[in-house]
Amino acid sequence: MFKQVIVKKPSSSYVNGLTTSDLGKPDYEKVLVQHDNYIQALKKCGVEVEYLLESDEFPDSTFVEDTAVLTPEFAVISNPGAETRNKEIIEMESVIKKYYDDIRYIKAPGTLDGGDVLQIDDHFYIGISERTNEEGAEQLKRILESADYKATIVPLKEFFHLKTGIAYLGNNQIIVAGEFVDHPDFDHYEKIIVTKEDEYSANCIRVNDYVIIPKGYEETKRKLNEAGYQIIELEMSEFQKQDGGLSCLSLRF
Ligand code: CIR
Repeated sequence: MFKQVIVKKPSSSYVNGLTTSDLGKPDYEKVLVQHDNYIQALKKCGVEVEYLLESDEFPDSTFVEDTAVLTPEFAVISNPGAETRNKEIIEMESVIKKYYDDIRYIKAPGTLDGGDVLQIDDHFYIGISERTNEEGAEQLKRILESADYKATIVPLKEFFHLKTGIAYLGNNQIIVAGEFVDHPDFDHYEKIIVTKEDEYSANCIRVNDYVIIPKGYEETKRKLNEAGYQIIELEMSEFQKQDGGLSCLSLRF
C-alpha cells in the first residue's frame, strides 16, 4: 500500500526541457491540466499528495521520480545524470527529510536517475542507461544489499530509463515492452506483454487498488482489464513530448 506521494508543479520553462522525442513542443496550459488530472487520479487511489511549487530554473523538475529512490526503511537521494537536472535533488532532499530519518546518497562519479530503478517486492532492478552509470548502479546495489534487499543491475539496450519499458503490477506480475519482453532477468515473473505500437503504455503505475495507464492504448487496457485490474486512464500527451511517463511524475511511498 502507498500512503504518500510527492509531486511537483510543472514550470512554464517545462516546454524548454530535455527531450529526444520529435512530438513537438508541449502546450503549457495542457501540461497543467494533465498534471492536475494526475493528482486527482492519485487521490482517488487513496494517497496523500505533497504538492511542490514549480521551479523555473529546472524545466524537467516535475519528473520528481528521478531525484530519489524510496524504500519503507530509508530514502536514497539520487545523483541525476543530466547536468541541467542534477541540482533538483537539493529541494527534494529537504522535502524527504520530513518523512525519513535515514537518508543515503548516490555520490559522484556515480550517477543515477530514479527512473532506472524498479522495485518488485524485496528485489530492486537497476538499469544502466544514458543517465545511470555503472558506478551509480553499484552504489545503489550496495546500499540495498546492506539492508537485505536483493538488487540486480540491468544494462539497457534501447530504453531511455528502465521503467520506460516495465512496471510491477503486484502478485508477481509485470507489464513489459521491447527489450524486456524476453529478458532473462524477468523470466520468473508472470508477464503482460505490450505491443511495439503501444510501447509507451508499459510505463504505468499500480497505486493501491488501481493501475493508472496513459490514455489511447486500447490493447494494453484490454489486457489489464482481462487480468482483473481496475484502471484509470490519463491523457499524457504533453509529458510524452518530453520523454516523461506516469511513473516519472511522482515519488510514491
Ligand atoms: C529528462 O530528459 O530528464 C526528462 N525530460 C524526462 C524524464 C523522465 N523521467 C523518467 O522517465 N523517470
